[in-house]
Amino acid sequence: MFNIFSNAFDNLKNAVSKTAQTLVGNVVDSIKSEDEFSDFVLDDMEDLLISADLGVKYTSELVDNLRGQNKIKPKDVKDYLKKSFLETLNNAGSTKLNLSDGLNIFFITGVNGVGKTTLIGKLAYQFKRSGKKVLVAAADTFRAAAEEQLDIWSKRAGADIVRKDKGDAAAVVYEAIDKANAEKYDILLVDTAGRLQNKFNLMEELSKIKSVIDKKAPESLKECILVLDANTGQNGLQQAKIFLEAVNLTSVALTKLDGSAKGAIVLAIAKELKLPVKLIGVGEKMEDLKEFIPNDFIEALFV
Ligand SMILES: Nc1nc2c(ncn2[C@@H]2O[C@H](COP(=O)(O)OP(=O)(O)OP(=O)(O)O)[C@@H](O)[C@H]2O)c(=O)[nH]1
Ligand SMILES: [Mg+2]
Repeated sequence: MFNIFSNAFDNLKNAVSKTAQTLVGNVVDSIKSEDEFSDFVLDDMEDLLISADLGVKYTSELVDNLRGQNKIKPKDVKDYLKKSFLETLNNAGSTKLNLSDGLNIFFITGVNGVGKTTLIGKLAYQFKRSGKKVLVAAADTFRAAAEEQLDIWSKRAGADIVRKDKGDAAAVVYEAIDKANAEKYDILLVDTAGRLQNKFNLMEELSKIKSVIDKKAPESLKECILVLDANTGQNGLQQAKIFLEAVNLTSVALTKLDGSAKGAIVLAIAKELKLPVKLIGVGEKMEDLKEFIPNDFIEALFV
């Protein structure tokens, strides 16, 4: 097993501070001095949780549990939320990246601009730092300059790249798998396009690339990661549903958590899709990637 992400989690608290305020602070502040969970108090709580992007379904469940019971009081709301949130994250599956000896392929998907290429650069850097042989495949052959951008990231990280200017995305991946196997790479990170002419074309291309991997190296495909921008909030949930239909996602990487007030989407994804968030992006620099650890995330939210 690889031991990446040995860097400490110092700025996690900073990264989630806005989410902590909208999701926890506002709720606690508005109801802590109430005596009972009256309908009025519960309505207030419901509005606040929905506006924090927790989602209607999850919010209703949390609020309905408090209706007509007399064990939990409004002053206990912080503990109640903390316990429920942690349980939700733990129920969504392991948040550890799936890695083993031999070649590990990570297939990176997501709509345009969410941070796929940046994530690959950051991952390549972390894996290189832990002494692994890393190859990246430039399978975003749609956007002009996409391959160049990945090239810059891979050089910075010290990884190798397979690119074919304006070639076919599936062919790039085909060649990358051959190279990875022949030259005994530990890690192959596949970058993909976020936008094609339309949603149908994008999903078609992703399933085509996926089927190349499934045919050539099925046992090496360790993670199918959906990259979501934390700022898109509930919209991210809709995106996840579309990608889930096209490829078998194994996990989510949530980027741009730094400064976002909508980090509650982590919980909505865990609850509704049972898909674990495994990575979080907390800035634009190469080091700004963290492994998602539910306990740390919850502790940072509930300081
Ligand atoms: N603040 C912040 N910015 C980020 C993070 N991750 C990515 N970005 C920025 O988001 C922008 C888009 O990133 P890309 O990696 O190019 O996104 P992409 O998904 O590859 O985009 P397409 O290739 O167009 O589909 C860049 O300006 C990145 O610097 C993050 O964790 N935090
Ligand atoms: Mg890109």
